[in-house]
Amino acid sequence: MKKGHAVLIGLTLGAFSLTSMAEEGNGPTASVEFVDNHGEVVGEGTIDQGPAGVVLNFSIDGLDEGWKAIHIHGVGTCEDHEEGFQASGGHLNPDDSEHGFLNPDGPDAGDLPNFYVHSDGSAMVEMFNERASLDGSVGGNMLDDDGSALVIHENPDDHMSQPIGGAGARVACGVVQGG
Ligand SMILES: [Cu+2]
Ligand SMILES: [Zn+2]
Repeated sequence: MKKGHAVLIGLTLGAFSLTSMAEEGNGPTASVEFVDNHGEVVGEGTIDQGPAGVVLNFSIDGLDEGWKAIHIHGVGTCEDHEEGFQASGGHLNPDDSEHGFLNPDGPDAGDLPNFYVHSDGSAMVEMFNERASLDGSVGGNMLDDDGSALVIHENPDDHMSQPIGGAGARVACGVVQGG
């Protein structure tokens, strides 16, 4: 009996760490698995939709240290890892806005803050985006016909330059998978 109890606790803790800090809401959810330019898995994440946008939670393990840009790109494919994930297209941008939080004509729907990868290659990140959703009810629809992908760049976003804030090469990519 005692042993069974311990196993149950272990399973509960395991499930918690696999999901995220976010409480389960009523809106749609999605998940992401990031791969690098070699096709190796370097992270995972969840996306939870609320009434005003989406909460993104992700963890990274295996990227180079430093500030990184991350964006929602408009096509849900990450298969071309050796070619630098160009197939994921530009930013999710149904309004044809300019790129950048600091741009007077921005931001586009796919813009997100930068995050920092530690010297051990890891990062734990939570972000909120009020210009995107998983069902089209708020801003850009991440799960439209061609889907979307979260793309991490080698450098940080300057939140101004076109088209992607001077963030450089695409070093990791995760297809947004509904359900
Ligand atoms: Cu990008
Ligand atoms: Zn952008």
